[in-house]
Amino acid sequence: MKQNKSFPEGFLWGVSTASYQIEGAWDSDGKGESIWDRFTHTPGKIRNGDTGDTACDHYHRWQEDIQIMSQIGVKAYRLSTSWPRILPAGTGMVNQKGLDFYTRLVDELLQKEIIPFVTLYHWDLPQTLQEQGGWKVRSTAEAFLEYTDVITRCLGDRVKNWITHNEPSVMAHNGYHLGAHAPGLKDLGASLSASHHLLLSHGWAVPLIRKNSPQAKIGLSMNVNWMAIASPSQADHEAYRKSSGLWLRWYLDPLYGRGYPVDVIQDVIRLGALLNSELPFVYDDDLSVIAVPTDFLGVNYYTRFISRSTEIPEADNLPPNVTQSQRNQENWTEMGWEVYPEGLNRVLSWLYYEYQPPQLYVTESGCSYSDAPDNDGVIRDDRRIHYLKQHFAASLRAIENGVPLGGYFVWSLMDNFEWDQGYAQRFGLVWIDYSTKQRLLKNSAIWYQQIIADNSICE
Ligand code: IFM
Repeated sequence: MKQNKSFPEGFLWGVSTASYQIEGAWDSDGKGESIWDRFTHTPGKIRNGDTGDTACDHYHRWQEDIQIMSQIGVKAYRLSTSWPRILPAGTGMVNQKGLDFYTRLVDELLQKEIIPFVTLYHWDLPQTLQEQGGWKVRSTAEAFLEYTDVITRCLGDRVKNWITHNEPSVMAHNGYHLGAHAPGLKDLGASLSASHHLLLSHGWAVPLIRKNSPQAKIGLSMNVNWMAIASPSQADHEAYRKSSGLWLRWYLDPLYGRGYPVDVIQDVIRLGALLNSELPFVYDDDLSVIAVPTDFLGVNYYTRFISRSTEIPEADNLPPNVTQSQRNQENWTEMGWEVYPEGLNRVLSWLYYEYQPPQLYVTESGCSYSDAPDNDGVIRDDRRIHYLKQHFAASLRAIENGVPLGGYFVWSLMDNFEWDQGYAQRFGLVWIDYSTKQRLLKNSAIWYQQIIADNSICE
């Protein structure tokens, strides 16, 4: 028999987006060039040659987008600010028009009683800083502090939830190691120093945000998918140790005061990316800076990966030792990611019991399906409803396990620019007609509206 299962009172039902993926207006009103502008303008980097030049044109249609959020009834909205819109050259001159844009946005959200969660860095680094070495160099972490100061002094009285970085592991690996994302490097050593400077900038930023935004809650969002082990063999266990070490423990251990994992350092020495266990980019005190206490951990969850001993990557976007489950079209999203809801419960429970963050949020979770308007204009994206329902239920199981989960932000409010996949993937609750920029609520958005109103799911 079906049962109604309630979420805790005050559970924050939200939606999530990121600046480069929705804003467009890539060179308007004084905005500087970002690494993603440069990357997408380089032929051959993005599927179908797509760029974020106009994206969803959110820069001009933000009022309509907030109206849509209000109609769905979301309690919170996770957005990111574009660093080159605010500091076009990364440091120095502040672009008032950029600050004004985010000020108007935040004021309108508050007016509509939608709580803004602002991510400071969701991958759109100013290109000028890339030319000085990007995240490979320490000065970029210093520049991040200047940017953080500008934006939190401007919005800190109204924004009370800040996320320093989105998925530093994906930024460092896809951008510096696998080359699939901007700036497109293929250098494991570079990705390690990039990861350190991302974490260091987080550690420096937290006390500054606390100063500029009293009573703010601060966290960082990590991409944590469930990592299973292909078989009981020692080789597959070893593959798990290596892949989860490099993608998860390398970030979470220093963030929670354990320093960089020694076994991963040995792995990267063996791969030739470090000479010895002296990490040249780590200075005295850096590790205590990185371990600064935060208020929550953001979790971006999509799928399950399988650790299997394969030294040669199975696909361009997969590192060695990581594979995916057997292809079963019915259970896969169009990203080629398995739908594996129980992994979300496991990930949340593992993170909480292993690292003890005071609170967790699912800061992203969602699925890509391209269901389009039928002849009657209705978008019947039943598979998205199914995905979300199962993942909401998994979140509830985690809460029942004692995990202090404060909210769930669906990725994404609307279809948008999916990085190397361009516009070929559609994650939105809201359909975008990219030729007219018209917005249309999918059935999943209408379904989500009811979930939010009831604060419960029926299973
Ligand atoms: O679109 C991305 C987002 O920018 C970061 N997390 C994963 C999403 C889906 O791939």
